[in-house]
Amino acid sequence: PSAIYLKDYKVPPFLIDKTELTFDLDEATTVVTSRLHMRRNPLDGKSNAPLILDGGEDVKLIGVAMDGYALPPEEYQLVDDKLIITATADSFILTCETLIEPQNNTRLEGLYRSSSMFCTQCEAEGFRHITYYLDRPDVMSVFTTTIIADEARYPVMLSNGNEIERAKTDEGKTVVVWHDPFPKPAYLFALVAGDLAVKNDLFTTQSGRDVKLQIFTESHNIDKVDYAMEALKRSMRWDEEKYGREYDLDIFMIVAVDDFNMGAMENKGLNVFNSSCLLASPKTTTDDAFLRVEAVVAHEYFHNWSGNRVTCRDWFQLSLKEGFTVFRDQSFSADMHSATVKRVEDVSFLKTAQFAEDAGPMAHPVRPSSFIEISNFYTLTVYEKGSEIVRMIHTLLGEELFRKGSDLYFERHDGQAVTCDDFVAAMQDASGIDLTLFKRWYSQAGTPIVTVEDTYLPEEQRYLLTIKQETPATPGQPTKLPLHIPIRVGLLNEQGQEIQAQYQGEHSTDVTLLLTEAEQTFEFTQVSSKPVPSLLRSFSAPVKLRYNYTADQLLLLMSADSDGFNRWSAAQQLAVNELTQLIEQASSGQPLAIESQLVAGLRSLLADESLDPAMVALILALPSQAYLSELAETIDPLAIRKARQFLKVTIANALSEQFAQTYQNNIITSDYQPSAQDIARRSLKSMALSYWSETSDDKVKAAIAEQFANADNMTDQFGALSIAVHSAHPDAASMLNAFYEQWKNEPLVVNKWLMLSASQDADDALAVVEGLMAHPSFDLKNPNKVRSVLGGFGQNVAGFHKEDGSGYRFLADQIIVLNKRNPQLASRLCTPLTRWKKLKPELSVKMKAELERILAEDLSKDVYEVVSKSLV
Ligand code: HT7
Ligand code: ZN
Repeated sequence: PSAIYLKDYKVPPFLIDKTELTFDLDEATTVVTSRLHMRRNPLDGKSNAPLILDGGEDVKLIGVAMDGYALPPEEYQLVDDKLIITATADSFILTCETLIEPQNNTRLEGLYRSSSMFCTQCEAEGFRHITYYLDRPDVMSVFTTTIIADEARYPVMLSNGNEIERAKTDEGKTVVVWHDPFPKPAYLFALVAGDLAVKNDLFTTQSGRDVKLQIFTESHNIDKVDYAMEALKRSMRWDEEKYGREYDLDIFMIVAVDDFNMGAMENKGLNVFNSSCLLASPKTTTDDAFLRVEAVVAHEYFHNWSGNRVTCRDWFQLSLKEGFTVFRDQSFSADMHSATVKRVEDVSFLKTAQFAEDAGPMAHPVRPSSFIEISNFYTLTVYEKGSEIVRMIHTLLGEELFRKGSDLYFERHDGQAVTCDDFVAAMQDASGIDLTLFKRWYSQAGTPIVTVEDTYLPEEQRYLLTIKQETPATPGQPTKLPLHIPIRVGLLNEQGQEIQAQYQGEHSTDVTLLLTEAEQTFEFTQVSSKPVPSLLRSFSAPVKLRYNYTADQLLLLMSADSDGFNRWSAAQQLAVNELTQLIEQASSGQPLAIESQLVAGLRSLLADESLDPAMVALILALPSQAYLSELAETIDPLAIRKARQFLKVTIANALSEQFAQTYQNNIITSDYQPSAQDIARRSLKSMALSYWSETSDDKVKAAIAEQFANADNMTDQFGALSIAVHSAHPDAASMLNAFYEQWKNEPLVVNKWLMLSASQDADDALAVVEGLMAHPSFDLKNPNKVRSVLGGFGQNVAGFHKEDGSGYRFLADQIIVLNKRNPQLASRLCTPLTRWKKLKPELSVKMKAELERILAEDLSKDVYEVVSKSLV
């Protein structure tokens, strides 16, 4: 497989003004007829370029006609899944008839079957698995879609836009016609047909138009869509208020499907969701999942403007829509709940997973310059780091100018397919702030390391911060240039009070330093005592910060910083410092011992009733196994696990009574609500129970069993079960069985059971996982189930990293099987294996051998790209 390059971008030689599609849906073979109103692209300038349409190996061409003239085989060619027609007029109607077999489509791209319904997934390049087309985002067309099906089995037949016609054929089939007035690329096309239940609602826009809202699911799930519907209405209102963006069609539909490769898809007017991101009810859904539903509903809805009305010119620009839309959904969730909690969660995820991606073999810029398979670039870098770039623009411009910039962007580019440069240009033009240097963030991969040193000059009351930046080399980018980095800083005195220092002639307790060179010194004056710097407040840039804080300074920041994010950050740093010592001890076979200063900080934290319980829970959470692995130079998985466990037990024993009390204080007796306040209390209660479970207090086992048995909501029930499983509770096995029996008819809950079961520490962990894959509830066709079991196994430190390499071999076997069935899923499952270079040598060779074994197979482009790049 070969790579394609951003530098080779050319405008499309042809345009498609109108696309008329007819689907004759059938379980055996679906016939797709397309009528494409095409013309040569005046911007291309060539008058004789051949017409090259994208197709797929699973699309069978029956016939092709131009302006009604059926082309004989010698007038077209089929080469490498492309349909090539050399002689064309300047404008013409191309008719194509193709056959596809949705029931045999296991890749879940194009048109496929999930349960008893037909559905589509066309982003990024799925439309070519339906019919021959110019399947690229800069070809935007007005779609009219006719669906013909047996109404008894498919009473619901949906596509983008508005339903404009409904009739019967002579054979008694139903014909439904949909028309979408907004030109769109093929990746936003959608079709759904099935026997579905619907929940209806209404939203009145700010200009007074009524929009019909509909959520469709299989009938047994329709009782679980109320939360998503309310989240949708909140999102619609928020986008009006925050960005001035109103919905544009008269109807907005969402459909839940069980088999889906990702979370959801923003097809124009017809979003399709993985049911795990849409369905929610107190009894079956945890707090985390409620918040995820709200965030994903918002994200897909926000794409209506950032993605659909203004779309990407080419797939290298993916972050144009994804980075901006993630920023928008993060801001929405921050506004709906606690902004600090949301920021901590997002940053913690970024520092764990995106930083690891940036340091690994698949590292790429937010706007990649080449790819083999675009599906591999729906990454944390494009999404999460892309959002951080937009956030930095927001920090540099401020709220008001940022809004001016986004207004200009939408106004200037409505109906167009544009680039990340266009986005930055709108921000720059609206604000007058020069973003030329800033644009390097889009093209340079890797996480910058920002090192801070300080000097205090008491006689002059001056305080100097010298800040250096350096970005490590990444594949294909050996040398790096300085970036434009906003660093928000505050100064605290020794009592923890904010210092009103003077910076660039102005007094402030919070300043944004603009680092643009490899090294710069920033000067604060009128600083009356040596300060403790609070650096990179709210994580103002996606960088690795290095400053030699003492434990006392971290304790001060943790208890007194006015920036809530940095209070959490200080606690994390303190924990990382202590864990680093313990990991070294564990790795070199020494007995573990620590004089933990974190304990003192956590004691005061637990005593402070003024704090948000959710923040207390986040501060109590020790840095994860994955984050510590990211920080490690060489990963020793078992040493990390041992160190974490040791510190957890140390803290638990020192604060046993506080944890028992905190647990009791946060029991909620009223009915379940997924409100910020209640979620916060449940998270603190669960964290306290988790620590308490590590003590020898004989009351805790009963508390866990009691919570499991009597919980009226999934958060509490599953929380107790997880703690039981991970703390070797004597009843853990029977609780796991009881849980399965109780929920075996709720697939999304069964997925949680599969994941937890696969992650449990057991001597025969691999056998347990093999058993789960043979369990009646498992289904290789369903990506959620595969991810549950294999994702759970990935968290099973001892099982996955077993010294004989059996864990790695098992994962490689699954990747090889899935490579043929579902390349996108298989490719994503490769991620843990791509970290082989950082593992300790005994494990590293075993993991590498499995990558080599995979590479020897006949691979999809998806898996080939990840595996071959990982082995370089
Ligand atoms: N824009 C959507 C991306 C997506 C996707 C990409 C590749 C393969 C399958 C997919 N399903 C959805 C999701 C989003 O970011 O909103
Ligand atoms: Zn998106």
